[in-house]
Amino acid sequence: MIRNDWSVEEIRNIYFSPVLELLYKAATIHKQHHATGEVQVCTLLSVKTGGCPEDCSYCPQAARYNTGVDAHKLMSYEQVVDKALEAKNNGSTRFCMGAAWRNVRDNSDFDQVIDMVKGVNALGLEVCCTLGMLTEQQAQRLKEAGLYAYNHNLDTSNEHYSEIISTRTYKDRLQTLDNVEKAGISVCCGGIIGLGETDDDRIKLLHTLATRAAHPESVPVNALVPVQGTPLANQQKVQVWEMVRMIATARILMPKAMVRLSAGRNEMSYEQQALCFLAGANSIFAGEKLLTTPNPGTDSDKQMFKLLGLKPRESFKHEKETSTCHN
Ligand code: SAM
Ligand code: DTB
Ligand code: SF4
Repeated sequence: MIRNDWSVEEIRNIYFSPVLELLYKAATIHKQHHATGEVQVCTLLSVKTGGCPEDCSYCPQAARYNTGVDAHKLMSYEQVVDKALEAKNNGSTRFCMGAAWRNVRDNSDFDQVIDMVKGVNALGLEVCCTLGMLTEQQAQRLKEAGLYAYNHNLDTSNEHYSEIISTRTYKDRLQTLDNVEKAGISVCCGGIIGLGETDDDRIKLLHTLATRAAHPESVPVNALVPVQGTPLANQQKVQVWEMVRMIATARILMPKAMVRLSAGRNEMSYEQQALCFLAGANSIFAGEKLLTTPNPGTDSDKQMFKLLGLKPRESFKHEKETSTCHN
């Protein structure tokens, strides 16, 4: 049963249950709703890197921090479509294009992103974008170009948000999520742990996600990648048990969502990642780089899939298309 009426107290009880009990419950729910041997492989590409005006204290792309990430222009259509093809050939079924923008503006860069969405869509990949805040009209344009999903994270709890970002509000974020939903685009929304938040902040973030009228179709769980030059460079490393609690609780609350084991995998062993898959994670970002930080390479992930007997999952888009063919 899918519920949207979880109370914070119920979530707290799940989150704090003994790890083995939590894992068992999450794995059981995962098996009821998904093929447990399958993990979706997604590729990220930073199409517009650095120079961002926002002050997200975790982010290497914020212009105000000296992180060694330079500001670049938007990549060309050809470069992006080449990268998407390479990702497809490496087994990815979803391709996510990221831009270090505060929000989308109606200019020629946006026109170019619209073309990229069309080009990547034509390759048969699920196209996702993460471009910052969007209006309803901009979301509609992306939808018409063939955008499948939009990533827009809430990152942490409403209460902790202003400690992390001062240049926009939680409400701004929620507004974009509504605009995306209204345009009929699949919502990808999650958070980061390791920002100095409390367990209660994590629980409240999960509460916000799991009590939306429609759960996000995809929930990325990121561990902070601490980057020199950002205000959060010296944060304590996230422990695997924290990732496990977060992933398992997300899985139990939002049984049908794809729960994505996102940033942080470069610091995790195969055994630790296996625990996250057992907890209900069923998607990863593949390729040597996330947006600007390192990620395990394709060969290492292929080896992990072989060791764990995992198969890359077909795209939902493909599933939808084939089921339409049969009807
Ligand atoms: N500018 C757009 C935005 O903020 O929505 C899109 C790109 S932004 C880099 C996408 C997401 O990456 C952020 O919402 C955040 O959750 C995640 N992220 C950024 N830096 C990170 C870091 N150092 N560690 C983990 N996740 C990070
Ligand atoms: C998400 O939740 N994590 C990805 C994706 N959505 C866009 C981004 C992680 C970025 C990590 C820092 C970097 O590589 O710059
Ligand atoms: Fe800009 Fe996005 Fe980084 Fe924030 S997370 S500084 S909005 S690129």
